[in-house]
Amino acid sequence: MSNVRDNRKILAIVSLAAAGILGATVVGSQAFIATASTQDSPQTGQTGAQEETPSWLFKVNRKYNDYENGVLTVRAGVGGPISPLTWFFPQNAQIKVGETVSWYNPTEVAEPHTITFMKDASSFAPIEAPFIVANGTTFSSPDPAMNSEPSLLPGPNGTQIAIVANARATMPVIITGDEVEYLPLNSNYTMTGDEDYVNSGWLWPDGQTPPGLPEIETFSVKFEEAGTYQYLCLIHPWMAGTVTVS
Ligand SMILES: [Cu+2]
Repeated sequence: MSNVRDNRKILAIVSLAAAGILGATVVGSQAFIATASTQDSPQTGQTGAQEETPSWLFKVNRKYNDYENGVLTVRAGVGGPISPLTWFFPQNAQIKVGETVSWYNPTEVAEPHTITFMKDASSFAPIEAPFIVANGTTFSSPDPAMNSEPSLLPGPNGTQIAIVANARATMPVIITGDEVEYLPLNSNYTMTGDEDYVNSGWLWPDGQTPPGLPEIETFSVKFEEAGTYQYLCLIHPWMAGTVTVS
């Protein structure tokens, strides 16, 4: 199977799935470049509808470029309750062979993101997926006070279908060929370049993981092979970034 490096086509394909937002992104990117030469002073990372212009994005992107001892920190999202930004800062992370990129989510509200590398669009993991269960299977909540109920549909041959969270989207996991390996939470993974799928799991802001969900607040990847590695967020597929290793 091919690998996760130089997989430009996947991002194009997945971005098309968010075509409505793609238009805005393209327009934004053009304005982004146009304002680059005239905006020299980074400003504070205040959020709000007025500040979230392409030039604001450019300035924040330049401001957030934290590198220390071989580790480049990338912010997955920023912003507050008015408008959390679905963007990576810096969007294009540049490191040397043997260095690490470490992601965290500094959003002020509980908006999760993933860091997901994949070889092509067929590896895209939906957040929820249907699974066949025996007819009559009952589901009971560990918290009866919670306002919740499973989504159940009629299945084939008298079975039923339950719609549940997809662990391959929500948990840290590596898939290489037929091999599926779940990582510990908040992992520091070393990329071989042969993976078909590398996923951080849902990355929550510090202390804001909803009760009962795994507390994943960082994801780090060490890159030992030069190349261009493209990734995206499964929750917001237009939220894409690149790691360039030279
Ligand atoms: Cu996201």
